[in-house]
Amino acid sequence: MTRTHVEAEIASQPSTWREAAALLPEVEGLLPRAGERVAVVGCGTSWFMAMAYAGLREGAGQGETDAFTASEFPSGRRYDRVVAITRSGTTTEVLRLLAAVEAPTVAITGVPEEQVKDVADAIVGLPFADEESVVQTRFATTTLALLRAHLGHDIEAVAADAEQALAADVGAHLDAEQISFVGQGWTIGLAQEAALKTREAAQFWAEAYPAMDYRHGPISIAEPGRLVWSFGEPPEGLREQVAATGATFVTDDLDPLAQLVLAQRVAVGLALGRGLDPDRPRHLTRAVELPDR
Ligand code: F1P
Repeated sequence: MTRTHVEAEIASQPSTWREAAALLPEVEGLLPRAGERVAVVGCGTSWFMAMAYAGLREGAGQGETDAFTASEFPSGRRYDRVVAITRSGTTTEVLRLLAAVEAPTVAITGVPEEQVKDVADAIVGLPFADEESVVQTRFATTTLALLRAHLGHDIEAVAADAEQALAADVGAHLDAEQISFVGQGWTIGLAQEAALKTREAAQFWAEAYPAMDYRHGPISIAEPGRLVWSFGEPPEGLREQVAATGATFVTDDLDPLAQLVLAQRVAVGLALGRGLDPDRPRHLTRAVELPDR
């Protein structure tokens, strides 16, 4: 029995990922082609999915791919295509960028009839992944599932791992006092997203770093009762170095996107444990819509 929208949305991810993969033949002509120089933009969670996709696409040899939060797009650079990720389709910085940029644009959104359709050249709608909760979970991961399917990943295997993540017991992590999430390559975006989720849903102290950079300072806060959580394979020696501090090192063999499902569950568990409503974090709205300037 789920008590909140976000719990139901987290649980639905294997199914929305499969639905996104099934949609691919219909929309792949709108997505970046091999060899194109691409910028991927978004805000908040959508930015972190942009980071993950950029790492995967460039790593797969599909072309240079940069990720920016929409407000920091370097307007002097030339791209063959700009991909915007926006659940709401109303985030001001994303709309402003799409209206201003010269390159062809495509927006992936949960609400295809929203304002974004007036400023993007093409729209990929994922209305089945839109959410009631202010906190984003499944729209973000479903977007990444679609983009991974486009890169040739086997989403069925990833969804099967997510089912394991949904069945796993995360209770041991709910006593943690602090979590530092780390990743390498594309999983740095996932680590950032996991930390954002726990901060916004649970007002919990969480940080995120490239795993190799964790030793360059952040390891100072490791101590018993705190977790260091690695997305994907950790760098050699990190597990042992963390263990020497007394902190708990967390990782497993699941696909990193399924590991994010575990982190989402921990974020919601921490929030509920603190008596907070993870659907409606304080000071947050579904989208940031700024006044005209
Ligand atoms: C971007 C976003 C969300 C976040 C928040 C404010 O929204 O940063 O990720 O949950 O409530 O806006 P969007 O452009 O993806 O709709």
